[in-house]
Amino acid sequence: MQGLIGPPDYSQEPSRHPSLRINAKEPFNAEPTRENLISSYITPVEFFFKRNHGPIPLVDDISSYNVSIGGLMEKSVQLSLDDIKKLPKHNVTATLQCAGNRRTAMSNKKEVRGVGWDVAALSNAIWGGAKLCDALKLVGIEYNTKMTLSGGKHVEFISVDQCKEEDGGPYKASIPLHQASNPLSDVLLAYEMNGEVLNRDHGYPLRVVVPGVIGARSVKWLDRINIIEEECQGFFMAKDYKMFPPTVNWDNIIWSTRKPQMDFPVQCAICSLEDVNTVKPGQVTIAGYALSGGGRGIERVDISVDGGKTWIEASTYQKDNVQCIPYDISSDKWAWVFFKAVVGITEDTEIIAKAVDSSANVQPEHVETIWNLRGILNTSWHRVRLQIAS
Ligand SMILES: Nc1nc2c(c(=O)[nH]1)N[C@H]1C(S)=C(S)[C@@H](COP(=O)(O)O)O[C@H]1N2
Ligand SMILES: [Mo]
Repeated sequence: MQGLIGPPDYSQEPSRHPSLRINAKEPFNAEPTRENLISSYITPVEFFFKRNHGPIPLVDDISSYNVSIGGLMEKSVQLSLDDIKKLPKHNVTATLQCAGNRRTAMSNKKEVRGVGWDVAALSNAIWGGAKLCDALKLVGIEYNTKMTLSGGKHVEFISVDQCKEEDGGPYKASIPLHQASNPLSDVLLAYEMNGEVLNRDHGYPLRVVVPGVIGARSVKWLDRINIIEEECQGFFMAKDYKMFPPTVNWDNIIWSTRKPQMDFPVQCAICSLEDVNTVKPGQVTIAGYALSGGGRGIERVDISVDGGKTWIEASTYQKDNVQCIPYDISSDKWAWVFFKAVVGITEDTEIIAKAVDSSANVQPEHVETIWNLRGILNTSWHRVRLQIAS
């Protein structure tokens, strides 16, 4: 295992857009403002949230860069970036969401550990690259394989960055082999983002994108792919990004009792308003995003302007502001939808948004019921306050 050679070196960080809200400087963790987040269905790269656990690696010699695929199977390969670009290219529109999205609101109820995030620890991009299932074919793994002859059941992704949680070793994560080898799960080895070369913040020269799954499994700056028997035992799989009940605290936690979180649950947030707003009486626009994990679409978004007593349905949109038809095959199944409702407000009130996904899953009403010590997956009803200007 790599040891921490010295203090982490943050002298080579890329430049970033000045409007980002910085939640932690080193490692760099930042999200766009609410307003910027919903200004475009495809998030411009400079506004895309940035979530890191160490300094941004510098991969400058692309001619010597390669990714190895090895482990529990009959043969192994080294793939240059050109080899990966020779595989069929796919563009997949997918929203990445950090499991810590909306953590600050959970911490406000009862303290949790982790970087504080408002409602914008997610963003939507068109990822261009090769499908992981096609790369796995190069080592003899056919589509929809559950287990290799030598017992491999998981696909591990290892990066080149140095994380303090790994004692200076690289970030890593894994997904099940049946998902990795299934063409329909759209797992990508991405070298492009929104039609441009992937930038350093988002994983240059190559990253994994696992649609519908918490961002933590979409490993950036990919170095090695390993076919392994059990789930990756790295810190971010074994001792982080797991969902615990509210009864578990830092004194009684037993990490091995829970599985690593994979799909994210149904989520939405209002982005046209801050937590507390002063407005004039009249029309108010309630707009935001909604999404669900595992390829489940959004069935509807409900809005209440009276603290949850009555509800109206918002309109939902994807690209080009075209109204969504749920389950339309031309919709972006891995991407968020935007929602919008215009309501008349005459007095101080609480506005709430909650989404329902295509499996009829609904967001939970209260954050207390899903509170967990690491503050992940706060998907409780999103509430904002309106005060009438006097
Ligand atoms: N190598 C590496 N990959 C990583 C991380 C990291 O720190 N190092 N962070 C993960 C987490 S927790 C998230 S939410 C996403 C964020 O991706 P982004 O910075 O492109 O938005 O990257 C994931 N992949
Ligand atoms: Mo994350």
